Amino acid sequence: MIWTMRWYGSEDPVDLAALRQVPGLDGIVTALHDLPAGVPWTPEAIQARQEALAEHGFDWTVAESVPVSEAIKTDGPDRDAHVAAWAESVRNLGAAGVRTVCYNFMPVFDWMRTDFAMPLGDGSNAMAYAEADLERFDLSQGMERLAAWSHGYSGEELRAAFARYDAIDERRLHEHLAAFLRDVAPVAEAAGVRLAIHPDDPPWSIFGLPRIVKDGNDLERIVAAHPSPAHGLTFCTGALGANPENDLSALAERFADRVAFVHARNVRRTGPRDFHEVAHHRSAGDVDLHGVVRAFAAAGVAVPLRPDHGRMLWGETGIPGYGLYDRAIGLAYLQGLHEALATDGR
Ligand code: DNO
Repeated sequence: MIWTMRWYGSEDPVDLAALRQVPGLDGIVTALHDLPAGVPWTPEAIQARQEALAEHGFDWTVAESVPVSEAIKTDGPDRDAHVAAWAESVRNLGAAGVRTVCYNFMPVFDWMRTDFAMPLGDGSNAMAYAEADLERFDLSQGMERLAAWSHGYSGEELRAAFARYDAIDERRLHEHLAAFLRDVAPVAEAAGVRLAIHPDDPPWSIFGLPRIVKDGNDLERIVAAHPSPAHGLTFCTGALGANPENDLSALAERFADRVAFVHARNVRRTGPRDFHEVAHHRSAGDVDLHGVVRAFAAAGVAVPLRPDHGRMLWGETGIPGYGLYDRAIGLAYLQGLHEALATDGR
């Protein structure tokens, strides 16, 4: 495995000097968060970010995320220009040596939570999702920028964003993804970049919007949508693991050769569509990270892995899910599991 941690750039309260103290770290996952979807990442901007990382001896291992615009997802008027910009970003990242690009195809919103600091009873807190709370959201009031999203929405913006999906069901959204892959997978392949689509989080429809990256059947359909080896998956154990029907170690085994990036996170499921995030350790939640690491170790998967959302511990504040302590503890746990399980040591 290639052990990584995410860094949100200069706005991130966890700085690179702190990440430097984390043992066994091979590189950093980051993005040019100021650039909106549809705008290409230039070689200069990429190089500036690489220089900031290099000051602390880090490589930029994964670009997460190069955002896919709503025009691409809905096949809107700017679609072709935005695909061209996305492809240019991939080409520029590849030329700079950033070989993995994470993205998602979730309509309107990226990941969704209903509570960003749920007390866990021991002084720590974590993010939570409760379907009943989601149903109480009044979308006409808009949505404040949720932690780690690029922006919030006014009520009017949300109404317009949802209207674009009136005629888009899962089948059509998948066709838009397949068309996108037809355009960008060859570019990625030529650039020496692996694309890694992130599952929907949570892995079910929210607010009636279509979602197409939820389970094994969806992953199968997506993998089949393009033959390029540059077309890969982000295996996010927390996103997929919120659905009890997703057997994660079986999915890890089944898709091992298509996995280009791993997000390792644990959740405690409290209802059919309710969960909260917990420590990575197996005692804390319902995700079998041990089984997932075992499946990847057995298959010789050696891709970037980062510990995903942790709890906020020991009074730390900052970006929910992205405190330093629990992610560092989680990483050490995963490294230990992997060292014990990987016979070839990779
Ligand atoms: C949440 C993250 C997601 C992820 C994107 C990938 O913390 O895992 O925001 O970066 O969905 O495109």
